[in-house]
Amino acid sequence: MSRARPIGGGGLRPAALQMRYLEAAELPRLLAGDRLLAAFGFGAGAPRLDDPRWLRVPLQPLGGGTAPVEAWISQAPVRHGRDAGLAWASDGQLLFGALELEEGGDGIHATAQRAYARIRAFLAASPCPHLLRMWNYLDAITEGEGDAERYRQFCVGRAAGLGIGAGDGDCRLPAATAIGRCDGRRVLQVYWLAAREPGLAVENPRQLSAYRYPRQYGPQPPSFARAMLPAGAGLPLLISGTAAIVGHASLHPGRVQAQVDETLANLQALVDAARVHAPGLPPALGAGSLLKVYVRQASDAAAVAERLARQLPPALPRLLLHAQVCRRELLVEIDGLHGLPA
Ligand code: 3EB
Repeated sequence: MSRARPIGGGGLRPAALQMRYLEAAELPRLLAGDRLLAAFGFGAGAPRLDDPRWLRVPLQPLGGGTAPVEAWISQAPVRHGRDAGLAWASDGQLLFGALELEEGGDGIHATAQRAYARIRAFLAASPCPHLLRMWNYLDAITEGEGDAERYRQFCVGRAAGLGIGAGDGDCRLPAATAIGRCDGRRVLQVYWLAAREPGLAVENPRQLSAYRYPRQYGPQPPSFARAMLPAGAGLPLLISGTAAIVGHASLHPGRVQAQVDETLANLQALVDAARVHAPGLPPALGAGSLLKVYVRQASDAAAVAERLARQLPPALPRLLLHAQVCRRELLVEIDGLHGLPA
């Protein structure tokens, strides 16, 4: 299958999106125009703007310098609005959405279930019903023991909200990230990219598919694909949160640089797997990629940055963020994009 397969449905043009980090000074121009699908600020210093295309991600940038803004820029005019607290923007081919729910007294399971049921209902009525990529940020992700751990309870609620049953396996799961915020606010933030056309899920041959994780990791295996190849050639490979997991086991406990190396090996394996379907993708991470690097301990930021600098081309944009990975022994997780148009 080539990436340039013709688009079906009612699409007038293939979906295409520029996705990049840019200087905050560029933001006003983008917000004033009609091509911005979404823009993200990071951490406590991010501006507060009342615009459905603008999202403050509650993770603090690490490593000094001025925090960039992430922008998703469409080639077609974008409409946007809010629907009972759910923010959306769409160019007709792609849809950005965001939902933030306070955890009431009923906990993360119920909050995740409510969030995902709401998103599912919204998408079912949308011209862009196919989830490609989701990001989930929740507080105290590894709090609680055994099956009561909040990440495991999040997984139960997410699957229930999505309407996934026990034996549903990989039925159209999006690529995803689920990671812990460090600011102590019990607010679940979910944002996503959906499309008019379904994407092609890609799994990693070095890792057991997360939706097949054995029982020891919780009552509900996590509902995500390792990566998603959108239809058409105008979007990059969307890579899920990836850590030093091989098979289903965490490797290199306590060794952050070894975890970075293992994670990069996983990312390379995903790129290799995606290139079977999209041979035009660059063979390695580089200038056409973009990474978000989630670091558990702020004190590890320099070691992580140093290891990345050693292993990756300097032209590869990367943003280090302070976040709690969902397994206690994992010190770093990386997600990103690969095959951005030059
Ligand atoms: C892992 O590979 C690490 O629950 O949505 C990565 C990406 C992880 C997404 C999710 C979890 C999720 O299992 C954790």
